[in-house]
Parts: sequence; structure tokens; C-alpha cells
Amino acid sequence: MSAPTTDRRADAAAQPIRKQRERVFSGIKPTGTPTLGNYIGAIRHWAAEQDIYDNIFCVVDLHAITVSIEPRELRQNTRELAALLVACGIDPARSALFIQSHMPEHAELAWILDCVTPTGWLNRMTQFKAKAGEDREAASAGLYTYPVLMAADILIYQTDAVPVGEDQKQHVELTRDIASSFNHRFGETFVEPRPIIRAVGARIMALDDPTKKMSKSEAEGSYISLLDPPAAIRKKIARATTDSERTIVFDENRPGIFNLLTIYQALGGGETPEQIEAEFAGKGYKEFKAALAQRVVATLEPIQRRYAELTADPATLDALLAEGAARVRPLAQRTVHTVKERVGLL
Ligand code: AQP
Repeated sequence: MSAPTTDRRADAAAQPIRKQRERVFSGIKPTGTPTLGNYIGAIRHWAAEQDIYDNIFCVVDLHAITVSIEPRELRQNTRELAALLVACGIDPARSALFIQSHMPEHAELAWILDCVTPTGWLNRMTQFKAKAGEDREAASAGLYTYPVLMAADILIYQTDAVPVGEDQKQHVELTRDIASSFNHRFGETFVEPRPIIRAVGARIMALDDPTKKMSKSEAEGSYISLLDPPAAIRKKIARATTDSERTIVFDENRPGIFNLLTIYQALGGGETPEQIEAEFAGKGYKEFKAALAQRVVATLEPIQRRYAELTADPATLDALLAEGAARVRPLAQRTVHTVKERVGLL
């Protein structure tokens, strides 16, 4: 039997992201200018792997409002982040790039998944505990159910894999649990996705406190933003916390220097830790930090140039984002339709 016309049209629109290859969903929150941690742990891999996977890249603005954020800042961050992703090499011709709130189906699916997710599972999420801080009662309900929205983001596209930093691994595991329990209760509906975790740079730490993750919503001196000018980069790296030892070696018990070496290695041309240690044998922290700053500046310079070009032409960026959403919409609508049927809403 031939498919109804509307379905055929939906299939055609969904073609560029059809599953000839594994489908990968990647999201990033517009809570500030992305940091070197976001770049090393996530964005550079997303850009490099566009020909390996069918990619869906999403600026997850609904996640950004789980914490207090000024409306003007959110609007600006969202556009800045979309432009930065393109500047970092996300190619809208090969991958779908769009803004989460432009696809209301994410929130619709999240609500249904909220209703089948035990609160006990959410209570185990360590990121909620970290983000909610001391006054947990004051944290928003959205922050608490954030992992379910993330599950909806992923499951709505029948995603096979999700590249994440170490910090988000638990959320992908929860996504698998939600998918598996839904499938068990209502019949096969969702693909159960696996996390992709990188060997190098999965967790870049804060410059001022290398026991904490580098985060874009933390204090200025703790991170390098992708839009920091060279002078700021040099200053932040020069001030980065190290220790009173002298050797420049990859020693996990010395988190400051270990973190800086990890950044140096991640932005290099594939040198091993031994090669890097040999390069800096007999040299001091000052010399190493200057070399690191040089490497960071050289990485960010072309990104910042491309970003300036993109932001000079807002209409083109808007069009790219609208196209991205149009490409994935049929797939999202199809999943939500099936889910609504399964649970009895249709
Ligand atoms: N420090 C990091 N090292 C390695 N990877 C990181 N990621 C984030 N920080 C690091 C990875 O970047 C992707 C997008 O992350 P996100 O912005 O959606 O959320 P996040 O992990 O909460 O990032 P931030 O910068 O810490 O944001 P805020 O301050 O708002 O909470 C993810 O794949 C993440 O693992």
C-alpha cells in the first residue's frame, strides 16, 4: 500500500538526515559564550565527524531557561552560539542546525516522557545536585526535569549516538533507560542511543580551580571563551593555577598542569603525552604557558574571523536556521505522532 501523500512529502523533506549512516544528536546550551571546554570536549569533534554520521545540531535554548537568564542575554547568546557553531565548521549544507524552541515537538515529547519517568531516576542525577547548589528547594522544576527534556531531544530523532563530555554521560544513560522502559510498556518506539565519550579532552577543567569543570556560566577568569581576544587568552593562561613543582608532565595528581597539558595536546597535531613532555623537558611553566597561549590563539583566530563575517549578515544566519528546522521537523512530527498514538492521546 502506498503511503499517504503527506507522509511521502514528509519523507522527502527528511531525506538529508535519513539513516544511511548512524544518526547523532548534539545539543549545546546558550547560557554564555562557549568556552574552550565546549570546543575541545564537543564542538571540534562535531565539526570533524560530519561525514561519518548523519548529524543533528541543536542550540538548546529551552535548557538555558532552567536557570535564571535575562531575556535579552538569552536572545543574544542563542544567535551568537548558532553563528559560532558555523564558524567552528558546522556546515549547514551537510548537517541540520537549528534552535530547539523553533521545534515545539521537543517540549511536547518531554511532557509525555516526564509522565513515564520515575522521580527516583531524576533524584540520582548528579548535575542537578551540582547546579541547584545549596538551596535545592529554590531550583526550578525545569532544572530538575532537564534530563527528560534532553532525553526528548535525543529520542525524537531516533538517534543512535550522542557525543557528550564525561559530565553528561549520566544523562545519556537515563535517556536509554527512559527509551527502554517506554518501549517495554508501549511497544518498540525509540532507538536506545549510546554515548560517545572522547579519550582526550572529555573534561576540561577551570583555569582558576582545576578541580572544577570549565563552564561558560562561571566566573570570567575560570574559562577561555571562543571570542576572547589574544591578549585576554594570554593573560588568563598566564594566571592559570598550577602548583609549586617544576616538571611539565601529565600527572593526574597535579590537576592544574595536567589540565593545561590536556588542552595543549587536544589542540595539537596528534602528539602523544610523551612527545609533549619531551618538548618541555627542562623548561619552566612560563615557557609552557606561552606556547599553550600561542596554540589557543592560533586555534581561535580563524573561528573569530568567520564569526565576524557571519554576524555581519544576520538574514543569512536566520535562513540557515530555518532550513535546519525544516529538515528535521518531519522526523520529529512522526515520532511525536507515534508516541501520542501509543499512549492513547490519539
Ligand atoms: N569543560 C568541559 N570539558 C569538556 N566538554 C565540555 N562540555 C561542556 N563543558 C565541557 C561539553 O560541551 C557540550 C555542550 O555543553 P552545554 O553547553 O550544553 O552544557 P554544559 O556541559 O553544562 O556546558 P557548560 O559550559 O558547563 O554550560 P553551563 O555553564 O551553562 O552549565 C556537551 O557535550 C558537554 O559535555
